[in-house]
Amino acid sequence: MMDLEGLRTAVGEMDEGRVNALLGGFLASQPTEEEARAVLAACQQGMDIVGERFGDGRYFVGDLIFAGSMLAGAVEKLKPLLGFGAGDFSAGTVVLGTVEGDIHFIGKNLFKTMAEAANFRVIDLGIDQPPQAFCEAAARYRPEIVGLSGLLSTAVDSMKETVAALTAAGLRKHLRVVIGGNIVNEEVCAYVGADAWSNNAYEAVGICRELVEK
Ligand code: B12
Repeated sequence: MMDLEGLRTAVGEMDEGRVNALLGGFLASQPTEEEARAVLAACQQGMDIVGERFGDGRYFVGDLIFAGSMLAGAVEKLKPLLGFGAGDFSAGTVVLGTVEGDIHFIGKNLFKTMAEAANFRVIDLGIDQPPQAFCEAAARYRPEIVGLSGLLSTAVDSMKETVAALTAAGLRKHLRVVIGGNIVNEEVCAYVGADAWSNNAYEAVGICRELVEK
């Protein structure tokens, strides 16, 4: 089995050679989907180390960019293992985007991959999306779920404004809002007026399924 702690540390130290060597060995070992999920979680924890070091001044913006592209590369390699459904969109529709003022997309894209794997149709609006963009997409695609992603503290208010705009447009009662990103928690969920929150893409898909079934 993969050395998860070693991988977490290698991502945190942005040791791309080590990350690639560990992932290469892992991929060659015919891993299961569950193992691939554990590996992805270790990568995400490694990004938390990067974030902490950026926060205390040891890393700089260039490091964030490098770490971001390193993680995106790792996600691409792991994707085939994460299982894809029949693509019949039978689970429902999700309108997804990173909220206004925020350009982080790695976690959003990961959630998109997981949701598509679970047979959701995902309309991905992209990054830095204003409330109006979510309203237009919600009116057009009539999704069961609107997913808002954000990593910056300021994204919390953008999320709140987006929910308020959906309510003002009369769309809120027809859909559920799920927020994601490492800034979200129960308190933020209540403040924003969302129905659910998650900072784990796998759990989030289960939450979406439950919300659609309700
Ligand atoms: C990589 C990175 C970047 C990259 C982004 C690359 C990209 N294309 O996305 C770049 C270099 C562009 C960047 C820029 C900036 N960043 Co940055 N960045 C990060 C870093 C290190 C990792 C983020 C990441 O990809 N994590 C891995 C993914 C997989 O995790 P995740 O996003 O949480 O996603 C998971 C879940 O949350 C969930 N999820 C995510 N979205 C959704 C959506 C839904 C609907 C659901 C259900 C679930 C879900 O699923 C995912 C998988 O489980 C974080 C530190 C951290 N610990 O997060 C800082 C961090 C987020 N950045 C930070 C900052 C300050 C910035 C900048 C302002 C820096 C600057 N001075 O310019 C800019 C902001 C620009 C902007 N306007 O947005 C701060 C934010 C602080 C704050 N609280 O506001 C952090 C926390 C670093 C720190 N400790 O200071 N950043």
